Amino acid sequence: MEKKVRVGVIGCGAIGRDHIRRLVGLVAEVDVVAVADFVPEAAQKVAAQYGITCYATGEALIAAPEVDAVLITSADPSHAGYVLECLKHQKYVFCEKPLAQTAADCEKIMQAELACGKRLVQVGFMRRFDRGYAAMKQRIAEGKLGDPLMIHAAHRNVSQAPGFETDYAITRVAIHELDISRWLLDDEYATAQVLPVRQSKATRGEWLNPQMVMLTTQSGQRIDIEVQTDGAYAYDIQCQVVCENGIVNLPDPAAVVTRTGAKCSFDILTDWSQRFIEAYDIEFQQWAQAVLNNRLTGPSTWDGYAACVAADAVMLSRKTGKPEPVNMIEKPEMYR
Ligand code: ISE
Repeated sequence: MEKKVRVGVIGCGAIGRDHIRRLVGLVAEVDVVAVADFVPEAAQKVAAQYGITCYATGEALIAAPEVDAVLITSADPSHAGYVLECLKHQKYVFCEKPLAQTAADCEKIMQAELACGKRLVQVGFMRRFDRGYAAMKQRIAEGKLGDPLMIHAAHRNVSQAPGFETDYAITRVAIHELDISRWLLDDEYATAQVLPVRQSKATRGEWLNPQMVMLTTQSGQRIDIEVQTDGAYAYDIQCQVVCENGIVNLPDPAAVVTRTGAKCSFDILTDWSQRFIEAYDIEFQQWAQAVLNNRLTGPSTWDGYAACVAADAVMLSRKTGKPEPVNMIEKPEMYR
C-alpha cells in the first residue's frame, strides 16, 4: 500500500458527502479517489466537485485497483452486500452503522472476515470517539466509583425524514446506545425488552414514539434507554452510569454559557452530525492511521453483530410483550 490510503466512497447522500469533506479536509493519511452511488447523478456531482473517478456501481469501485479501502455510506439495506464484496477483494472497509439488517448477515460477514485471517472491517459507531464518552469509560476504569450497576440513557431527536418507521428507532437511532452501553460496561447483553409508554402527539401515530428500551447484561446490570425520535426540544443525548460509589454523567459538548436576567443557559444542538462532529473527525483520523499500520482497533464486526443481535431482540420483544434473550454465538478469537 502507498503512504496514503486511497479511499473509494459508496454513497453520496448527506452523510457520505460530509465524510468526504472530512476525509479531504482533515485526514492527511487519506486520498479520496473514487465515488459511486445508486443514483448516478449524485456520484457524478461529487466526482466533478473533487475531480475524482465516478464508478457506475459499488462493485466496480470495490474492484478498482486504485482503491485500497472502501467507505460505505449507502442506504442501510445495501451495507452487508458491499462489506462482503470488499472482503472478497480482501480490502479494508469502513461501514456506517448498522453493519447489516440482520444478525444472520453480520455472521456471514464475520465468517468472511475470519477467512481473510485479519480484521478488515470497522463499523461507524462514532460515539466511542466522543471525548465525553471516552472520559466516562476512563473514569469507570479508574475504579474509585466501584462496579457499574446501571445506565440511564436518553436519545432525543427533533424530527425524522418522511418514511420513518417504528423499527428504525431501534436499528438507526437506539443502535448507538446498544453499542455504547456494552462498551461502557464492558459486558454483553442477556435480555432486551421494549416497554409500552404513552405516545407523543408529535408523531401523529405514524410510528411508535417514544419507546422505552430495557436491557440486562450478563453480570446483571440494567440499562434503560428513552428513545424519542420526533418532537423533542433538541438533539439531546444523555447518559448516566450509576456505580457502587457514585455516578458518572455524559457532559454536554463544549458550549458557551450565558448568564443574564437571573438565568444561566447554553444552547443545545439540533443536528446529530454537529453534535458528534469531533467524534467523527477523530474516528476517521484513527481509522486511516490504523489502516496504514495494517492493524484495525476501532469498532469491529463483532461489535456490529452484538448491536444487531440486541436490536433484533428488542424488536421481537415489541411483538411478544416480554423480555427476549440476546443470544450470541461464541466470540471468535480474532475479536477478543
Ligand atoms: C440518525 O438517523 C443517525 O444516523 C444518527 O447517528 C443518530 O444519532 C440520530 O439520532 C438519527 O436520527
